[in-house]
Amino acid sequence: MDLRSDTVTKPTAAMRKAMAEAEVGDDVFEEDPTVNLLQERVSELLGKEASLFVPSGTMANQISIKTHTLPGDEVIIEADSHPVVSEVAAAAALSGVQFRTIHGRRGILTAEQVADAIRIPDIHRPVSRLVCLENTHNFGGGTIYPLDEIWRIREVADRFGLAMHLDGARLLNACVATGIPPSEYARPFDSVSLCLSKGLGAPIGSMIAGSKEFIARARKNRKMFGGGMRQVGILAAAGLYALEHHVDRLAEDHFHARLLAEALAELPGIRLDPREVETNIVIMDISPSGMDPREAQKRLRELGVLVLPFGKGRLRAVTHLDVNRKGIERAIRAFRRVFS
Ligand code: TLP
Repeated sequence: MDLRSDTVTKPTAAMRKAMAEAEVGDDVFEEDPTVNLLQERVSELLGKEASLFVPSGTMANQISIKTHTLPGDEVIIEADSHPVVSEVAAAAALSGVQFRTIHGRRGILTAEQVADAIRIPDIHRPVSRLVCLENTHNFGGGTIYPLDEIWRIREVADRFGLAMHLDGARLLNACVATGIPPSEYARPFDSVSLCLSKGLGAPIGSMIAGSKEFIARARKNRKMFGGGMRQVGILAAAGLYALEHHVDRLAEDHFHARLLAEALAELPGIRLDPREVETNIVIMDISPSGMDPREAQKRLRELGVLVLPFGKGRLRAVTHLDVNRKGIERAIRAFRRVFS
């Protein structure tokens, strides 16, 4: 039972077949028909003029940050968001920008917090250039951004001339959970990233969507970052397959996460409010057990269940395509043995 991440999914037989049969061409020359089709589909899905296939969610965020900013600019971003915590300080190293980090409630910022973080024009201050949000928010526990709060943040951004980027690695989880169409969630943003290799089950790949002009500059930055790829229709085919067959089923992952959370909340060694589990990510506080997360990870592993230590006193379990009801029940039994 591998609950470490939804990145661990393996391509299904049908997805592999689609990959094997994909038409390909040189994508640096924009001649790969399968990549072009994927980019058209994603532009349409997100209601943007254009989109770009990139190797990873990290590269999608970093190309977007690079394309929006100049060295010395400031990016307003939640303190536990992926580019701050898990992208090896790439924005500082590759784009020369400074993060202005703000703590959100379970990863979610308010328009007032964003407004407070914007610098007044002053010779000493960095230029506030970009606001980055994350939906769903990974470290917040798979939290869903309220669309009305995003629009309030957009109003603030417009007032001060800032651009907005969405790390939508798991945007489709938010869409399936709320019924809000991806294009509606994407509308307030200048650029949106989307991962094909998380809950959607493709082996690799993320997308960036935005205006034609933005994507043309992002394409150039992708080349600069070494992400220009050749006959990658083989990989884009997996993404197309995933978008066609693996979106609606995300609801199952959410159901499984809720089942798991409800069972774990009963255990004396775990603190967890199952009502806070909105999508496929379950973050639990195991400090009442007195166990170190690494020790808990090891004991669960001995019972065949893989999870990740997720900060001080916390573990994360993520449901996905390769986890079924039986697997969840097995995981619950293992947690009971370790935490009762
Ligand atoms: N997240 C991974 C780890 O890096 C933590 C995971 O297992 O959840 N944005 C968000 C919100 C993400 O959760 C991730 C990956 C990324 C971007 C980066 O995607 P990749 O791993 O494709 O670079």
